Amino acid sequence: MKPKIILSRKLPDSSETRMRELFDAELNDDDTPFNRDQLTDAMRRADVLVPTVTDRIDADLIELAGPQLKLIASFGAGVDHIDLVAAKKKGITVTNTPGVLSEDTADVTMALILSVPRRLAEGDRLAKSGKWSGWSPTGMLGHRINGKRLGIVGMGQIGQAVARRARGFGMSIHYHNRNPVLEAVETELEATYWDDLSQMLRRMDIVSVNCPYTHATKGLLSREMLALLPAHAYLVNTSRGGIVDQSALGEMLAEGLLAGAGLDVYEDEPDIPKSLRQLDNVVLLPHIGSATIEGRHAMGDKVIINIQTFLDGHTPPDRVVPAML
Ligand code: 8YV
Repeated sequence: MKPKIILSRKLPDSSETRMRELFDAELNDDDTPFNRDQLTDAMRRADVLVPTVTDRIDADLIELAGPQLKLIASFGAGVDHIDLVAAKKKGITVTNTPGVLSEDTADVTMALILSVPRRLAEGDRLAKSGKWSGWSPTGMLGHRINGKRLGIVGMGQIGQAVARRARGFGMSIHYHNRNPVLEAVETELEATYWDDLSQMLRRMDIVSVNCPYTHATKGLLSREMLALLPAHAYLVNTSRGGIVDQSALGEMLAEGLLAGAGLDVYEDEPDIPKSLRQLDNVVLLPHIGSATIEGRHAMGDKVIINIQTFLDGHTPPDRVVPAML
């Protein structure tokens, strides 16, 4: 008997086909996100659940899981949608798909770092509106990227990939992290470490949020922290919406206390507050940081390797629980 694997969303065809070859895989062809009842049903029947960021797997749901559920092999790098402590308590292993989406997410981060100060989305809207009256010396002026200070909050794989790109655009790299990165990395990036986030924020031109969403980073960029940013600063977030106080951000942008923001993630996706949507100095993306065909295939491959390794009785390469708790 092949193990029962339930996929909560539609994955790339190649990943799904391979999963059907290897496992008794139940697919979600129409890709409608599971509601709570469907998720509960899946947790009661599956040997392995393959969820995504759109599934909230909290402690109550984990409590309802059947005894056969031994692995949650999440399709994605972030694991904030899963209650890891509850999973560990119940003896369920959790894996994710890190690494393969770092470069893609860094590309989108860099695109936002360029788009907001240089007003690219505004320019696109003007060009397409048919109302552009032609070049003028003072038309659509933005701010220069070269020579600016970039403060990266979270210097993991994605943060470092952003830093590498930003170096190419002539920015100086600053970062806040739980610990400094390896000296060789700091030297390569000519990066300055700030153990005190508030001190760093006061001095940055652009801040990019690239840390994982955990208890420690939830609301990290609170109203008080955001207020430390200079009024000419820009904020970019491609990590998780809940790291930034979204309403405070909207208010500060509207009041001119911040120059602009580029966001790919939101507190309560897919809801994007009108207070943000109506602002011109904001570029909003629909959580597409890792949305490349190549990346999705690599994520699918990782999920399969994690499942197969686990079923073979070995430690899956991307084990988050119990390893990291
Ligand atoms: C993924 C992400 O597309 O991997 C992550 O943590 O935020 C996204 O870029 C998504 O999580 C897929 O589940």
